[in-house]
Amino acid sequence: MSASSSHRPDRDALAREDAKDRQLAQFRAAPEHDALTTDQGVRVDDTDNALRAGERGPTLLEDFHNREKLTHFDHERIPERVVHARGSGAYGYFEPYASLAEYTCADFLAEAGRRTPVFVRFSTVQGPRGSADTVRDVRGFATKFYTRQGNYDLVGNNMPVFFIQDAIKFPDFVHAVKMEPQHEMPTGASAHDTFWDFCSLQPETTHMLMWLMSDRAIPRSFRMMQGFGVHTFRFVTADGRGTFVKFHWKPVLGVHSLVWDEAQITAGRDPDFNRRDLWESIEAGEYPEWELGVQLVPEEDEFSFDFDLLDATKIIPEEQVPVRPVGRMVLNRNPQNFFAETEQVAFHTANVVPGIDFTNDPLLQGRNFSYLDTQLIRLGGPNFSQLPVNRPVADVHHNHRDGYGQQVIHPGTNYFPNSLGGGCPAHAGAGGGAGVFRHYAQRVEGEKIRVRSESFQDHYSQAALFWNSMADWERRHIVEAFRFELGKVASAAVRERMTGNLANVNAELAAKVAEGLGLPAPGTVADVPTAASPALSMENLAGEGIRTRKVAVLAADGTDAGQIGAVRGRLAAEGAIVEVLAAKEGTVAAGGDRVDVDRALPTTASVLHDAVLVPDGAEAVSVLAADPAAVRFVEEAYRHGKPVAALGEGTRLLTAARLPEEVVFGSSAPDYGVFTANGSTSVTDLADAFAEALARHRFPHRPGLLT
Ligand code: HDD
Repeated sequence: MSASSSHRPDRDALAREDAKDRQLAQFRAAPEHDALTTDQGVRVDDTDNALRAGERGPTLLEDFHNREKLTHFDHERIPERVVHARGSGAYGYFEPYASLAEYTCADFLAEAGRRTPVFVRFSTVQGPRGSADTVRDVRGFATKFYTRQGNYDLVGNNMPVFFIQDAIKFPDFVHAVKMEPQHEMPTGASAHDTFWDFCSLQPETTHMLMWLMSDRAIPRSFRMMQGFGVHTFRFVTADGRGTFVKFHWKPVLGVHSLVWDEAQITAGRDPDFNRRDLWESIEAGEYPEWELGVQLVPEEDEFSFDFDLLDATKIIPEEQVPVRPVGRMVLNRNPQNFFAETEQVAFHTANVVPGIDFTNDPLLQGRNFSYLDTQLIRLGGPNFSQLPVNRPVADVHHNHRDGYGQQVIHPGTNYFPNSLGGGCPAHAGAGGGAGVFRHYAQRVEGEKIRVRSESFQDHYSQAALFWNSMADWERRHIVEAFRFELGKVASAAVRERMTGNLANVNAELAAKVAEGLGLPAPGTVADVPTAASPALSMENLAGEGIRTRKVAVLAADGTDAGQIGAVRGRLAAEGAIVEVLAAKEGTVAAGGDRVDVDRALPTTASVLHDAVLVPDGAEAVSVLAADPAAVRFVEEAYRHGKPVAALGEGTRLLTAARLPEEVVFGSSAPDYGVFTANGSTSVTDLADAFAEALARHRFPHRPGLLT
């Protein structure tokens, strides 16, 4: 987002308003003018040459600076997260629209407009820390709210369901999806035997597989994906009344995805594609924003659904329980040190505050054990809550002591009850109890048994609901994704079993996947559900506007500068980013003028842009049409369904790029998102139509698409 660095926000001003940032400031160390020292603060005047015996002699052990420097370096790495290792985060705030006191005593939801600082980390699940961003995978969407009553973590994903119902299956699932143990392949992909073997034998994965095979698994941007708390949680009021709640994050920019061919190319062209997008948008002052919504279900309605609210492989269809918008979250500050903040942030589903409680969802119950446990190994001991990014802004008083990395000097007593320390810290309830966490008083009885409830046994109805709700192009992409993934599976038995399972979702889906794999269509299954939920289709979630969409303008000497100016003016006014690309950096000649080149073609690619425009200019277009990089740029943009426009002679580049003639010259070109203008069409009209197309994002009905 090079164009917008001029309106970079005043970070210090933002920080002053934010309790968490004020706290973080105490831990920042920026030695701008100070001399180099050892860890002990002793000044060093040479960090380039080790202490040695004679000019060409051996290095001496007594060189404490050399030893300290190498030792510290040797210990720089910590274990990566066992899942969600690859991620990126940012700070911001959450503010409610209105008080939710009717349902919850959570302080951060009590007052309209009162801001609570947050840190959000987005992630992929399967790949290691250095893997590419645009792989087919679930995206983590974890939010830490630094509330006045302590930290609340909403550790969700960009899909509203999960692969398994009981946390005891998590190690099996993760072993199956991760790189295979013998050769550690594939990186950042589920397209391999062990994953599909597991899924084909564990039909509760089916609903989540539908989401994973959909375009939701390849988001255009973290800023353009939904987030979900997944589980049914519980809101609790001050007087102990409970309400079931599901959390939804909805992006203001709409929900948008890549296409699979594009995602694969992007993984090479810019493996940091999503991470860079998040960072750059915040630096440019284009703050990512989501609306928080809740689905509320009164306790007495717990059994009024044809699925179990405690089953994390199920959604509550929005048509049944509408999502009620309750607040908004804005991310407005990048971290200043990736390791200190984004790597060391420690989320935990059991980090709840008064007013928010768990349900008996067996997946959630297991998570409540696993997250604390994982931080102990990952962050090296029990004091990770003292790391700056993890510290609550609420006061902390307890009798926990010692351990690796203890940062706090605790004078006085370390037990309860005590009289020698004045009885402190005392039970919070003694003073009236405001803001005390009290577990929801749920009545529980039962025998100790290892069973899966009968109410968890329907694994296909909602997978079918998802399929039934998709637009035709979304279905096409799902079929292609299954064909790709299962096509990479070597075991014929696994492929067959999996396509067989799909017959329980939809006969056409199963038949088409089977056909792509060269298998006979599986037998049909009776009574496959036909219900649909329009809220699930991305077609209905596009949002409005073109903010931060990246438009490439291809130029060479002789390009029409006036057209570039007009189009740039029109699109930039709505927040789009227009970049002029040419074979080399510098400028291109345009009449008597020169136009600045933003990027040289070899350093970028169509997959890093949302649309492409070719201005008029016979000489320029001849140069571009002879440049394979420019030709590929246009062809790829077209085949990935992106808006393409050409003015005057620019149309020649579209033909050089093998765009179907019936599209370029046909009357329905605009329906396919292709715009050409000659003398009779004004640049302004074309720019208007192009902007509208950009807001639609993709044209999935175009002939000749690569998906
Ligand atoms: Fe998990 C990380 C989301 C099930 C165990 N999980 C992790 C992160 C996210 C999720 C977003 C990354 C947090 C960060 O950015 O640091 N996980 C989910 C969702 C689930 C889910 C939405 C289902 C609804 N997870 C789940 C289960 C278990 C775990 C059932 C274990 C029983 N998850 C972990 C973990 C991780 C983790 C091993 C790895 C790193 C970490 O926790 O901090 O404990």
